[in-house]
Amino acid sequence: MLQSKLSPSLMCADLMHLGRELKILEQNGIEYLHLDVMDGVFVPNYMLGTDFVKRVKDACSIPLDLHLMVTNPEEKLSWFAFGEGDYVSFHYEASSDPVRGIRTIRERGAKPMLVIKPETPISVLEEFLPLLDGVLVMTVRPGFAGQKMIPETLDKIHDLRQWLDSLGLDDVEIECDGNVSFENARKMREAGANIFVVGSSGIYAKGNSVEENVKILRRKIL
Ligand code: S6P
Ligand code: MG
Repeated sequence: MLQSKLSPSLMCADLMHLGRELKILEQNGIEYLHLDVMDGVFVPNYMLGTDFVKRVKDACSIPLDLHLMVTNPEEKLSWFAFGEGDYVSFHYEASSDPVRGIRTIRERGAKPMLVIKPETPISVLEEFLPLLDGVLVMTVRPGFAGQKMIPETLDKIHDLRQWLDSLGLDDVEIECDGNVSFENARKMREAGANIFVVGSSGIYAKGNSVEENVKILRRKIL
């Protein structure tokens, strides 16, 4: 099994005190910073722009996990600050040329990932799997934090892990995004995911500190 990693969703962090929040994540050995970019067209919301991504990249040593929810992402990659060691993902449904997007990300030293919405079957990924470092399976509809996991997405994670392994692509990672609560994190791990986007229902769950929530999450995704 691939090592499990946490990727906190910064749109759920305390944005009024972001510098302090980033320090806490560094001190807690967090593996990735999940940055949601929304263009108001592919999803009905706006979120985290190009300058914000650059400021975070410059200020923090944790690699980025850039999640682009924008139309024609392959044409917009040059707008964003990312590089070696960062994950960059874009939606299969939003792209007219996924291979071009994947190549552009790799040419910049970063690790390409394709994202699929809950209703998109994993079969659409077939021709792209050998080109990818990871697949991001949305476990809620993209656009908003605070939703409930769509239970059928657990089967998708399971089937995708089996498919990747059967192809000899056992180093391709599976990330899950949406309602990664303490309880769901364990189920997602059992299904075969190994990168967990944690937001309002996980690392920023009310009642505990970030440190406490990280400890609980790590136990759930061993
Ligand atoms: C949703 C976005 C996600 C959310 C994350 C929030 O479109 O891609 O990354 O920020 O899911 O976490 P939670 O625990 O509120 O679902
Ligand atoms: Mg996301």
